[in-house]
Amino acid sequence: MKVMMMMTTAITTIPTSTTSSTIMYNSRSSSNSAATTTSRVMLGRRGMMTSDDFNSRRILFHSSRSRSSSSRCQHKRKSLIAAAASASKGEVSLLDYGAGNVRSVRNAMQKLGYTVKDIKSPEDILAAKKLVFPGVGAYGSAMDILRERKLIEPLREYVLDGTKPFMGVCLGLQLLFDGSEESGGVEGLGLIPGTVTKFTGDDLIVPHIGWNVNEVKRESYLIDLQKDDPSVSVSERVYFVHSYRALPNENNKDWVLSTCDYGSEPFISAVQKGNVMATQFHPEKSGFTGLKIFDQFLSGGKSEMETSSALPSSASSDAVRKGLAKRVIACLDVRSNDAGDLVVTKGDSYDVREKSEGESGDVRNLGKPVELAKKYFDMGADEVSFLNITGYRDTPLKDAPMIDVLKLSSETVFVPLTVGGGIRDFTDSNGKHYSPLEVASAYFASGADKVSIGSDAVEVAEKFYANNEQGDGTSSIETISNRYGSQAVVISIDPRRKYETDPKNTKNKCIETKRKLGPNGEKYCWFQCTIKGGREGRDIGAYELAIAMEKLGAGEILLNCIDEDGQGNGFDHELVKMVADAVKIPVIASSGAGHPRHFSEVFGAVPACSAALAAGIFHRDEVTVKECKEDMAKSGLPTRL
Ligand code: 1PR
Repeated sequence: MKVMMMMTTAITTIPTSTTSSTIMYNSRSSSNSAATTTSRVMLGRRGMMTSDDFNSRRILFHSSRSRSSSSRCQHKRKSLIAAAASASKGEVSLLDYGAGNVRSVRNAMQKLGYTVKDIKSPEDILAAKKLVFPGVGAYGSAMDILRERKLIEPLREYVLDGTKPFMGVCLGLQLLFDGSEESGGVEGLGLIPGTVTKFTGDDLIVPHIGWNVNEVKRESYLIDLQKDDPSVSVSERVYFVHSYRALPNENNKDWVLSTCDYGSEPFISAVQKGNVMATQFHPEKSGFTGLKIFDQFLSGGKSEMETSSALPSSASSDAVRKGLAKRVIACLDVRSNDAGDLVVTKGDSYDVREKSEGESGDVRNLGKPVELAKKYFDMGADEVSFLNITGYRDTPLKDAPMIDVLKLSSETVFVPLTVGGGIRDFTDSNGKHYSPLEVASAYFASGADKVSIGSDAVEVAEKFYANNEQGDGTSSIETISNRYGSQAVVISIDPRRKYETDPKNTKNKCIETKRKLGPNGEKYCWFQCTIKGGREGRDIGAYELAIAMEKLGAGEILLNCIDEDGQGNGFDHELVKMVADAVKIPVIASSGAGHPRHFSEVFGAVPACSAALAAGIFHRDEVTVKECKEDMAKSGLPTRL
């Protein structure tokens, strides 16, 4: 049963320099709690609030922050707010060489109360008191940029000196090594012995995306252990996203702080020698656990943040506590309603309009994107996705509401953010051309960690098959993954069932369905890809699309299902199995979640499925993320509790 909700909200004005007391709302909402809490805090009409409205935004967020649900979160939040509210705790220099999303690292340090200074010249590195180096992009291009900007020698000098704090993140750890086989074999900074190599392992899903634990090798203030069993040297879960890794060996053992188990052998997940430290995982995307790691680094081990508590008894088994967790993702379908306000909406089989006596009404309004994203972060979602569902109509860069949504969300949401909608070639009525890479770059610079590509992926795959299963190097998938890495490219597939009496009637891969027969009793079906939010079906199946996308360099599949969207009957296991078994990149099951057990069921039925996503049940407050994860823990599935 869907909760029908109507909410109209209008902002009278938001002048650029306003404070919260000058903001006027006219709000009328139903009694639904999501609507009630969200009606007071909103991004505004499209384009009314710009990224310059910094003061008003801060005040808006502080007002929402006080509405917390769990006491554990409240405690954590209090420490953060106290840190942010106090005067700057000091300066930290940030080496942002402009190759991807480092906004979240910057936001994390600011949230913790530090002033961030950008490195602009080689001299700035040597003058830095504390240096953070969040490597992003591919190994080769990172080294090229460092070389061009003459930063290699100062960086080496700073680290070799070893007296001032240094923190590398992800590629910022890998670059400390001798070199990498990524980008065809490239030399690194040569500070830690060893070469970075690609993950190996039979049937291994690569990239390694998600929340995993560290096996901590020695005492350090940097990484907290799981609290319920101090005899075990396993850390709390942190967020990883990478395809290459460094391995421990005799020559680098004095650097190795922790390893993580994934693939054929454990890899180095953190290094530390005195004041020099680096993590393969992303503290800025690891929730409060990650913020604590930054806080420890910045304060020299004096952080007072409390992040972990004893795990519930359901998490007692190693299967639940260790290994790569199955992710639970909250998804926000975003569009403008008829009044021009940007809202989170939710469809039934992609129809997002309210229904009254068969008539189509307003766009269903379930709240405001920025506030809901924060709510799901607080609830323990492992990732948050935004889909600009009408993005296909125009270029998202023309009137860029999602850019502001990302900038604002990345100030308060410290888990990965994905954004999709409208990522493709576009020429506007004035003849201005927008490339997909341009759109994606704007999203990454605004705080997105991944972009998801829907309609364009279908057209790219059609060309791929027409061209003897070859890409031409110019597609959105190829250009974005070449620049930002495959882990940054998610393919959002919008399939619907197409029934056949005989599988030979289609060139696309068919299954014999046990889930639901066709309208005329047909027992065969394939999963037809659509574009433009399900409006147009194409002669290519989800199976064929996923295979083409993996070959072209995509890093993950978001597998929706139009038939099950909003139905609450559980995920379509037949579809998920077909696609997850076809590729070796992570697959996210989407559409149909109606109960916590649906998550355990899809992971149980399809072990190769890496994550599951839901929208409606979270927006309508019917199910919490925690309930889904507790059900998974009871079923013995690895999860981040
Ligand atoms: O084609 O690259 O411009 O991207 C547009 C994106 O917008 C695509 O990712 C497409 O999936 C999405 N989209 C377009 N129209 C709609 C719609 O609903 N009318 N939403 C739409 C897709 C599907 C899920 C949904 C799950 C879970 N939404 O993301 O959140 O089905 O829902 P549930 O848990 O309530 O069942 P492009």
